Amino acid sequence: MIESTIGLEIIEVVEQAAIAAAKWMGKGDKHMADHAAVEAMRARLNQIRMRGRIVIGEGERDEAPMLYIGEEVGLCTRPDVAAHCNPEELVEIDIAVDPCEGTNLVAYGQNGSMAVLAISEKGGLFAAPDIYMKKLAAPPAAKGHVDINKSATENLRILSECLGRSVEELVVVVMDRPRHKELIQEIREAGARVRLISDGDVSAALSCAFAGTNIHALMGIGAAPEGVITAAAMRCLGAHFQGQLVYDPEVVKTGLIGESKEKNIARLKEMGIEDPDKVYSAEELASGETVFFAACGITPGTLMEGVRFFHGGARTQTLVISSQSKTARFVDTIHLFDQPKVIQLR
Ligand code: VTB
Repeated sequence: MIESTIGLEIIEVVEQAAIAAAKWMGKGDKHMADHAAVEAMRARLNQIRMRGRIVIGEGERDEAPMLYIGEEVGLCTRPDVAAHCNPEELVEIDIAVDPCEGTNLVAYGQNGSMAVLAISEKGGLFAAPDIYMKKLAAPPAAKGHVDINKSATENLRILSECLGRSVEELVVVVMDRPRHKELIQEIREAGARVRLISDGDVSAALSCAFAGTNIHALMGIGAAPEGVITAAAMRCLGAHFQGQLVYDPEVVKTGLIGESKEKNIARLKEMGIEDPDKVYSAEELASGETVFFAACGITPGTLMEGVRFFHGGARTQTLVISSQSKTARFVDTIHLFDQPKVIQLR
């Protein structure tokens, strides 16, 4: 069982990453925004009394100097471990991070970016390969009724029944990509309305779990690692989430996902994924007994405010979800950086 204190500490982890990234908001440099978030997240993770392992991170070790897959983080991973941790009480946990989800959104000052992570006990999170994933997210009332194997038209009909509203009253978020041309057309023809986003499908999926957001589904193909982080939240919130790996470059149309379908299938086999077409539920992607999730807005979003700086500090808003305490909290924090003569909190 993961200590609940870790559940509280991860709030600061995402807050620090969000503040660091927000300093790069609107500067047109997505790499610096990401770099700043990664550094801040890693520094704060390393202060936590735990033995943590990054299972979803910035990539393989050779391409990512920090928060790479397999990197160990936390006080109890230090060589002088005995000085910091009691070996008998060692908490071993797996961590999935996306320090700057929606780097372009930050770089261009657009809505919907956040610093996000999910944690669970060892083995509790699916170590997704760095390829794409077809996703379907929907509100709790539609959980288990909609199905990624069904057409968008059919799912919209089911959604309309589950939510007690007409198809015309539904809003579906889809990422604006050439690969979604037919999907967008189908949704429109079925009568529903489409909200096209340039990036940030984690935030869009989360919005489906909450009534009042006017977002009723997320459909389409995004990145697989973020699918696992999304699943962690959706599982705790009782909302619908399914993911299916997409390994065919022809289907994705954009992005780097290897040379060919065949090579990707071989790579998946090497990773122990025997059935590359398997449809994963939220419970399979985040299967741990205890799951924590935290997301702090970098730029404003549907659920959280973005980071707001004032003279001498900043204010952040974070969504923290715990399967242990069965809570979803919105944590509003004022951070004081230094002590100017006059401080006006806001
Ligand atoms: C991003 C990002 C999403 O998927 O676009 C990415 O904005 C992959 O898609 O939030 P492209 O390669 O086509 O840009 C996400 O990271 C998450 O799934």
